[in-house]
Amino acid sequence: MLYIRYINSFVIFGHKINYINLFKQISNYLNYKMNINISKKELIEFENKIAEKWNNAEIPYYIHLSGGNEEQLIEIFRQINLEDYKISTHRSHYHYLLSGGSPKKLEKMILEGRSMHIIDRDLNFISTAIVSGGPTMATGIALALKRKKEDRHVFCFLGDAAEEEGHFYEAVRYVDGHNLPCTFIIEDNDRSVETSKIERYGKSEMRWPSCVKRYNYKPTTPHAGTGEFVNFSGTKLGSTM
Ligand SMILES: Cc1ncc(C[n+]2csc(CCOP(=O)(O)OP(=O)(O)O)c2C)c(N)n1
Ligand SMILES: [Mg+2]
Repeated sequence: MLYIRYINSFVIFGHKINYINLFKQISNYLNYKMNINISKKELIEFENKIAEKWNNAEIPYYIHLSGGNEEQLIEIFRQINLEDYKISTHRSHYHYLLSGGSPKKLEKMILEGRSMHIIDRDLNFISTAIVSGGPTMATGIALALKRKKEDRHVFCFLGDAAEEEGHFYEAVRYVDGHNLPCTFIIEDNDRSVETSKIERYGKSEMRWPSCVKRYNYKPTTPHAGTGEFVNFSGTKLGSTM
């Protein structure tokens, strides 16, 4: 039964629905549907556009471009839904776009200096620039989802440098031991800033439990920036599109 009792909400089968929230959810879903099928070409074009803006001194903030892992990520994101949590890193642009994020919104955030801190609650998308900061957040969220008996999953991305942090070990052990709905995805580009794995820890390899997946890729962009020397003096901070 549907009846209208409040100015800003209605009740259907005993559930009170707020008009504004309902409208927001529909518009989020439509936005998500519009952006979710982004192609490899569009991903590359997006990062090229950001690189051009960086080279033109239009982004006086740190940026970490993605490149070389388009196909692997497109495949991984096929298993991820709007309701799932996506925990990203300092290299978040592709993750955001593949989560159904709007390229326009992302560009605006990058121009505002938020490249390393892309957060969008409508998409359940969080990123952190603290290397291996994501796994601990992911674990907490997964614990809450399990306690609430919610049928949602947490997908946490991290680099091969984050893999060697103690936080990651603790998070993995907790998720594995308590069977939490969380998958960690190591994006192994054999690079911690510019240092390879063999230089960092010799031949050592960790054998993680099944909640940890890994894909390897050859990055097509430098660790940060574009590799160009850019003179940012005189650039206005906080500039937007
Ligand atoms: C706790 C912490 N230590 C150091 C840094 C500096 N830092 C930023 S990115 C980075 C390397 C990250 O490498 P990886 O996790 O493999 O991701 P990639 O950049 O290769 O995608 C480091 C050491 C940081 N942001 N946070
Ligand atoms: Mg790396």
